Amino acid sequence: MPNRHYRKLAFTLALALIQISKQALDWDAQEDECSHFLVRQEWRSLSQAHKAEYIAAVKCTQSLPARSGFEAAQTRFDDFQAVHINVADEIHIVGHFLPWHRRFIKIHETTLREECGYRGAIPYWDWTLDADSLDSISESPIFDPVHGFGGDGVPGTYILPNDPDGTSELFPETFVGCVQDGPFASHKLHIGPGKLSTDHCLVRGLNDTYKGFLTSEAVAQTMEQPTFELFRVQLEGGGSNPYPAQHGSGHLIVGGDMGNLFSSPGDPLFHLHHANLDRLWWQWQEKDLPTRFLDISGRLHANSPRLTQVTLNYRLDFHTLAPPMSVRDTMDIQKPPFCYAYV
Ligand SMILES: *[C@@H]1O[C@H](CO)[C@@H](O)[C@H](O)[C@H]1NC(C)=O
Ligand SMILES: [Cu+2]
Repeated sequence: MPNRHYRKLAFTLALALIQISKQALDWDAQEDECSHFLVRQEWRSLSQAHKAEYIAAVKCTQSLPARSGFEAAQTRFDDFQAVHINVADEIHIVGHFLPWHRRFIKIHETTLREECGYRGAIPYWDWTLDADSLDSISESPIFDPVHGFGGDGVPGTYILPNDPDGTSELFPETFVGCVQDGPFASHKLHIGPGKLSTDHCLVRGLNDTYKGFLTSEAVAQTMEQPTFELFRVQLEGGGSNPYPAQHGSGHLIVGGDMGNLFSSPGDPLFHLHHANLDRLWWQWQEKDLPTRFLDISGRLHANSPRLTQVTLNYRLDFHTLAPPMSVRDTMDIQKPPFCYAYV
């Protein structure tokens, strides 16, 4: 009898120990696991109230003081533009283009939530829904003056300044005019166009020419690419791809600051476009996991004479916006600090 008692006690003790060690394990694992996930949705699937909340949060960043330390940046919103301009030459047409922008828009999402009380995830803009349609891009709900980001620039309302050193890649035909409807009609940008720092309106020049590169057929071709390098080039353009590709086309179909390599985060649509590119990258990664958690390649510098390849250890620079992060730590959106999903 005492023997049986003893065994029962030992069993109970063992169970308790298992519980405790499991808890200890969970505790250790906490930093590596997401406690909850944000669900990123397509803009037009948000409720009107949710859309309004997102736009209010973006406007909130435009009213908070800058923290990046860049002289031209006056607001929190400007900070993102300033940092992007500062590193633009190092983060485009390179292997780490997607990792850098994944982290950049995540910092934006966190800023909206922590500094502006936004409760949701950042939305994305699936432009295939517009490009597959026969309607002009200006008919897209994303450009709605009431439930969207306002529409096209009005011709004759904006004069493009001179670019004294000619390095800002300002294409005059894309800077059509000021956006004069919607929530950003009276917003003043302090940075841009290009690398310049000027006070100006939100400039656009919607251009249907780029619809052809943004169709679901074009995206399907991108998704079929067998290697990361082919996928990235097909999505971003550059390299052997002579077409503007989906990245460039999403920028240029909007035009104005959005169409500029440097000052593009001056248009709030920047984050929705890049969230969509990030979604496509994630969908491509998901086709072969866990292999594609480690799949990175491509040149390290756009103009590097030797085609040095980027590795998982490469450290991405976010200046004063956030600490540097290795490419490796950007590969899985189901891990902190990312913790989001796409629907
Ligand atoms: C649209 O883009 C094309 C290609 O860059 C350009 O040739 C054309 O001038 C643009 N059209 C308008 C109306 O801006
Ligand atoms: Cu960019």
